[in-house]
Amino acid sequence: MPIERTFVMIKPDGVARRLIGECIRRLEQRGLKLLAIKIQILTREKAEEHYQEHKEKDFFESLVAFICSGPTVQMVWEGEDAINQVRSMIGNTNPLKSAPGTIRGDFALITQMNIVHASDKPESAQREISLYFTPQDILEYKADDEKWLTTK
Ligand code: 3AN
Repeated sequence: MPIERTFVMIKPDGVARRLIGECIRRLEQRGLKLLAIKIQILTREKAEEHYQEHKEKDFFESLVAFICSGPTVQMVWEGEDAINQVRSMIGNTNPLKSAPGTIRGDFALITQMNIVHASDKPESAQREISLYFTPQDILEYKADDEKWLTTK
């Protein structure tokens, strides 16, 4: 499987409910490597750009208002098949359909307030990473345990 980078954002509900550490713990424990991290309150412009694919949806306004309502955490994670693996670890968009053991399945009940966002495909990962981070923000380093976590 390819070594990939994916973008993960802890949403205002995740930050307010003090789940930053829990989300990071799960990704770290799985063997993914954290390359970049930020905490910020998103501007409306940034939120609209992030969710541009949902512009025509009836929930767009409410989604943008929610995502700008408090601090959010942006991260870049790297690892084997990272995009799909992180998606499966966060669970279904609707937390009522998320399996127990996933972040949404363990901590959420409402589709809009579903704790965390993660890129769904390589093009989204690339777009979302560059929306929040410059190449200088992303740290490239070798971790001591990598020989157990990658075939490369
Ligand atoms: P995901 O976050 O699982 O990739 P998307 O990209 O379909 O899901 O939706 C982006 C965000 O929009 C979701 N995380 C959720 O907060 C919100 N959202 C999606 N569908 C709905 C909906 N039917 N009603 C309200 N909010 C929604």
